Amino acid sequence: MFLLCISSLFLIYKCFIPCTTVCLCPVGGIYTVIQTKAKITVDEWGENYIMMGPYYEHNFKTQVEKCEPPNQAIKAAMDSLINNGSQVHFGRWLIEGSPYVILFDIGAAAWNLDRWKGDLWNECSIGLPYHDREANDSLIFGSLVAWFFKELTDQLQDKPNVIAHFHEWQAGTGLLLSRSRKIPLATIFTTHATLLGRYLCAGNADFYNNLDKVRIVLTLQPAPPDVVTPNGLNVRKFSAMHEFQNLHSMNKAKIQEFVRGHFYGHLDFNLEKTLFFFIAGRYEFSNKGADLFLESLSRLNYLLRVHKSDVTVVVFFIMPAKTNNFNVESLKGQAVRKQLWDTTQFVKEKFGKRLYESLLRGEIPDMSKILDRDDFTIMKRAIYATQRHSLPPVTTHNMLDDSTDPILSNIRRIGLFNGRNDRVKIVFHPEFLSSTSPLLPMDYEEFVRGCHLGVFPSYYEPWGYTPGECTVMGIPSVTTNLSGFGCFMEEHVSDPSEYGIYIVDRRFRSADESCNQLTQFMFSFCQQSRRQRIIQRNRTERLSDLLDWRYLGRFYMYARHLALSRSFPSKFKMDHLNIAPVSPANTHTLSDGKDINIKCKILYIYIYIYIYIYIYIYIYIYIYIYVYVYVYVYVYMCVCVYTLLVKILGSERFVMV
Ligand code: G6P
Ligand code: 1S3
Repeated sequence: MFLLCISSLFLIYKCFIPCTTVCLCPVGGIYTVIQTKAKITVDEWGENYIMMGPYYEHNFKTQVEKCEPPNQAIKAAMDSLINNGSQVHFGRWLIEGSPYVILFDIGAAAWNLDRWKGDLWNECSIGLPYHDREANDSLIFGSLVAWFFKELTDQLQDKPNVIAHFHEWQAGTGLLLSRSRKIPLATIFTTHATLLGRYLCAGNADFYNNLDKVRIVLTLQPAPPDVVTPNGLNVRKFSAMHEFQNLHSMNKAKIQEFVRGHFYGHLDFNLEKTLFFFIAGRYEFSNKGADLFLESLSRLNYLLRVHKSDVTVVVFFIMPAKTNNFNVESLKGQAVRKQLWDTTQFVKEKFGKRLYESLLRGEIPDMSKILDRDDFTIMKRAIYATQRHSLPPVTTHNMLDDSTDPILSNIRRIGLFNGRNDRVKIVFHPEFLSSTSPLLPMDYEEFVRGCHLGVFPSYYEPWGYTPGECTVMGIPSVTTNLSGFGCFMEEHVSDPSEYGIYIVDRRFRSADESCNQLTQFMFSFCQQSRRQRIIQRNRTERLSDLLDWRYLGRFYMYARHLALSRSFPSKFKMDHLNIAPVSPANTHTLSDGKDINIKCKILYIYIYIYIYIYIYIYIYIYIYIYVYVYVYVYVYMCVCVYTLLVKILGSERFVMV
């Protein structure tokens, strides 16, 4: 049945990268692309869209609903692999859109490794290092995928055609092998970042200003990309505009609770005038701009102090590093806070009960006597427990590489140790967030919503999801003109800072100038009133349509049609497909957020005109038929009467009359 769909439909296969950490990482960019795009792709392709990836038993049990393949050709291809000693699983991935997934067990096929290494060398002249686990796994995965495609296309015999979309280098061997074996597929390869870029940028080189001097020696001829596909998100709109503001408020309260515990004994700052900034992502210190951020924070601290600002900024670094669990001081902080809370509840209960009894007796109690000595003792003990002889810790965990860790080393250098006089406080949480954490029990989305500003001053960032995620949640953020997201916003929004997107110029300014610019952005942000922040959040949230897959998905559509037209030119022609990626600049004009999607409006106007014309023609035809019938009946009746009269009176007499 599946193969009998309309002829323009074809299967689309896509691989997600064989790396559990990325698949499970709550702020992993590549995972976000794959996961959020599923919904619109399923909407477009239905059951013909299938994702492929490595099998991990735990993930399969918790995230996938096992089922039979809906199509005989897929089943036959899977069976062929299974009958030859591999393990392949099929199911529905339980995410929005519920796409089908085919998962290959890498461990169960590892016995083929040496043979497949030989194949890769013979077919593509690529050798793999002996002990490189990641490369070995990607070869096994790629070989299984190519094998599967061979079996599948043999079954399908070109009907329907198959598009295989590979993501990131870990899936790349499947593409190389499919191509070298001339498997009839239309193929697409998306790279989300390059290892070379990461390493070169992480070094000391002034990468972008020396880009033209970098000589890349490749065995393959480098080619420019055919399509640049901006990353989108599944934008969830609340029916009430203020809902996301309420969420900010609720989640901010949770962060405030954490801060109360973490800074116990040093809470001499007003939490109502405390702003929460954060940076989150893969721990690539300079690529993600943590170096620039720290330096700017030290300058911000200075500015807030000299201006005697009453604003305090608590900055969170959420970047996973090697640790062995939470540190005692952080856990103690939360325990002390909890104890204070319990004491408060206890005294409040007692106070309330005595007040109530007193009022029942018709007396106003003597407030100085309503609490007895024991109550005061309990309260004093609780207050003494909040005394500490050390500063609130900078990090929440025991770091394994404490002395060499780049964030900690830089904090030592700039001296931001959470001192009483510091207006900028630091909390380094070297682990991804989780709602089950005993310290900060929030998931990433809740945390972002509760913060005031996300700061992502990246140096190497092909796209950068983190500021985009802030945007769709209505939280302002800082990005740079070296990130794909920053460039996209610069290109499509006339004044991004008006909408809470601050773009640091790291391309044309020196490091010191960029640092000052970032400091200035943050300082101005601190000078805003609450009302201004609320208005800015509303404006930020309005940008979210621009980042919706419903709009950005067209770039992927274009890539697929391009691949088809190149692989099967006799069947698919590019010029017949009017889906060339239109620059969002043509379709989105942001004038104070009033006009987000002009193209959509034009479509509506066309629909209206069409309906009007249709109704008009309909009425016209109706009147025409009505008049026609009326005239016809009238003439017919006249003729009948005339004939009758002629018969009765005779023609001459009638003429005389
Ligand atoms: C949201 C809530 C308001 C709250 C405000 C705090 O807008 O709806 O009730 O006062 O957040 O904003 P702030 O920027 O101070 O966290
Ligand atoms: C990459 O993940 P990263 O954080 O290592 O892919 C992301 C998704 O395309 C992209 O947003 C990011 O810039 C890349 O760096």
